[in-house]
Amino acid sequence: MSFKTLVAILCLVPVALAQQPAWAQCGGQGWTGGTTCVAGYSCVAQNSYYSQCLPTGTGTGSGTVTSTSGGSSPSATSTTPLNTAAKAAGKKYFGSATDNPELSDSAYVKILSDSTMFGQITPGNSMKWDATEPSRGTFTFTQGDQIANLTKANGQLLRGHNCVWHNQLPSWVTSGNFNAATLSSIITTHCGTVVGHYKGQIYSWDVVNEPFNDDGTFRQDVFYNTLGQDYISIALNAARAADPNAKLYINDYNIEGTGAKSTAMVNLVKSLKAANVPIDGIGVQAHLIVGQVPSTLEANLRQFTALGVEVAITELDIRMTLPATDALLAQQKKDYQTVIAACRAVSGCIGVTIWDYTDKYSWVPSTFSGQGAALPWDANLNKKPAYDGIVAGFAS
Ligand code: 9MR
Repeated sequence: MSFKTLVAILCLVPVALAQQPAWAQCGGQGWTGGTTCVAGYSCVAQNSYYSQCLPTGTGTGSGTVTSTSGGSSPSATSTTPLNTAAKAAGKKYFGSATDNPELSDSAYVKILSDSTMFGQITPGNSMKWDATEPSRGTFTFTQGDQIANLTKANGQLLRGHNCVWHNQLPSWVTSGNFNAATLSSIITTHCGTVVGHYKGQIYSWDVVNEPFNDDGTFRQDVFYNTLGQDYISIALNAARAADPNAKLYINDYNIEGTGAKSTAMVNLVKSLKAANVPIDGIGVQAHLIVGQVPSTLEANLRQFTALGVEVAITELDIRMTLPATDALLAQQKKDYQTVIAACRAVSGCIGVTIWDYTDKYSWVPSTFSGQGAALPWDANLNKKPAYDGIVAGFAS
């Protein structure tokens, strides 16, 4: 290739991020560029560090197609929209998370905005503390409002995410060395203002996110270290006062099956109820791994709803070690079906949200090196077998 040709290709890269040109890199560890190829080319993993756009059907390397424009991967056959399927099963919604940068992708937004497909949306980042109160007392809602307005226009429910969490906190919160009274008032102001801003627009709020360690002890973050577990009731009370009609949730991961962490959640909800602290729901995130859906999922959802709260699956995705083979995609389909069927079987499980709907925008590859393909749509917005698994789960 001549130098001029190379320069010409490099110049095209910024405008072609979503669709890599022929022969270009389209994946691999640490790769942050586009992961799909122009028509006629498929993204083929050569090794875990490098995937390349090769003519569809001629892939060499490991030979495993991770995303295609030609449609040679197994795909879904069901035409039932997912929110329609959820409602037919008596659920309030099937939903998806989204994030602001993705909203400039019109093909993506078209699917997201179909309320027969998604009856609910969760903003993945833009209602978090760092986004809404980056400095003390200064609130910004532009990004959150963009997503709230989209759901309004589409006739979709909105889940608020989140009020109090150890992560994505501005440093003025983590490094302020506040005493208990001051931090309590900071939480009350933050949750009161953010929940109040969206009053009347929200179905449910993840008021407290991820309060536990995996062994069921409380996570030692700035809130717990300063206030003990009282920070939880402070946040819940502030949220209730700000929007009496929003359902207030505590949300966590690794509470899908029974075990120490789920027991800790049960005990927390019992103690909040005993103290008349408002609590309406438990959010089960469900960031799962192909082939490893906990066998106690349904029993666990039942022990939660037996407390007199509702349950929602709030952040479902089921990741695999890449490359995505036909066998892994088939197992993933079964796993999605198992999760959805468990929610279907438990009447207090009111809805399911996937943590974005396409592999194009999943958080997984940037967090778990070498893993991904966790969602029911591939990076080219084609439905994967997992889609059929979801439909079957709601029908079972
Ligand atoms: O999807 C979110 C991702 O874009 C952020 O980089 C990440 C930062 O912590 O948070 C992700 O969402 C998390 C959610 O808020 C809470 N449960 C785990 C989710 C995945 O990390």
